[in-house]
Amino acid sequence: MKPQNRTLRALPRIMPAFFLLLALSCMQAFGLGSKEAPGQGAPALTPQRSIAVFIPGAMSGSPIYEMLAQGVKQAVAEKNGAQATLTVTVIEGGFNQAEWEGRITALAASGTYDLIVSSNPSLPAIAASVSSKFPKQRFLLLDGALEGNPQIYTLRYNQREQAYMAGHIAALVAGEGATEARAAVRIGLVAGQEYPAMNEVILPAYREGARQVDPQATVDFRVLGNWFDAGKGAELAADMIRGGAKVILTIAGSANEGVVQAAAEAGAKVVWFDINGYGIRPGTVVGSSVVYQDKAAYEQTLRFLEGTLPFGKAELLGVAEGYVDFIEADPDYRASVSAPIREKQRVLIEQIRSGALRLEE
Ligand code: RBF
Repeated sequence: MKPQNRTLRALPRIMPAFFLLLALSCMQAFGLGSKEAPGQGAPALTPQRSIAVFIPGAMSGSPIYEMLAQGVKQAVAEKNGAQATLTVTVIEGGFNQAEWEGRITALAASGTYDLIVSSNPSLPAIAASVSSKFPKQRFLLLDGALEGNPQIYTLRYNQREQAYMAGHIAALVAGEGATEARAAVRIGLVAGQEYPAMNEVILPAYREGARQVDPQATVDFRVLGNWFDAGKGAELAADMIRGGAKVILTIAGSANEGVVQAAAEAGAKVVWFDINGYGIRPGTVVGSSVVYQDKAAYEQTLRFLEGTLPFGKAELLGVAEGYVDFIEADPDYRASVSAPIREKQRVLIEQIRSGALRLEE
């Protein structure tokens, strides 16, 4: 008898087993299998806990997301110690924002994750929608705000402070060495896309910081339309520089590479956002206005694991609390920015730190 025939004849016998297996794996996929079944005679195992980190975009080129994953992993590693009862799964959601809610719904529907962690201002609304369908699913969201949903905790940064410090250094550097017949300072801002935090906080505060240096300062604001196209980033930056912008703040994910490249070629300067960027292009990057998202992700994940994360709350942290900062202690900053300008920037940072200058959101 040929092998296929033997298999065919055996089919009626193996079919029930096959369907049983299929049903079991479906139950597991949809979270119907009991992961933890206390009090049902099961041996008292340490409950396996699991965290999903949902990256709304891609990790590479977006340090705000790299810091997120790193902070969560660090907290879990620390809690785990020798035994690995906690697991972290990082999922990249990709750049199609229309797919994010479906992806997060699937994570919640799996029933696998005690906590879904993510970051950006569009996530709270998505999580709120998913939370109403999955009342046990909990969320830790950074860089966004939503108050009063008992399944969601949010933490955002004072981006008025962050962008104000960026505008201040940009205008100082742009205005340096200007001739007597002083033209108004012109600086630029490239954004991946428009969103409320950009239009209502970051852009106005960047302009406000620049106008503390020169009340006539103007900002050339350009929008890329995505968070990855470095070629288009370079094109926009080159055009801004031709239009007179001397320093550009770039908030465009992996497209930042194009902006810094175009600036270096044209002898213009760049201000970095979210992480210390001096080393990315020494001599071209003249400022770094940062958020300590790795620290925030680490601390809030620990709070969750210890059962003290206050779901329902929306927290705001800034310079005074140590989550927003401007990096001065870097040899590339000292090498590329003159001492008098660094002194003026130092005074500003000190004023914000001490509360003498209050930049409330
Ligand atoms: N910032 C990034 O660096 N990379 C991204 O891929 C990215 N995607 C975003 C998508 C949306 C829908 C929104 C509203 C913001 C996004 N941001 C991204 C901006 C991010 O939230 C933050 O404002 C900046 O990182 C500045 O801190």
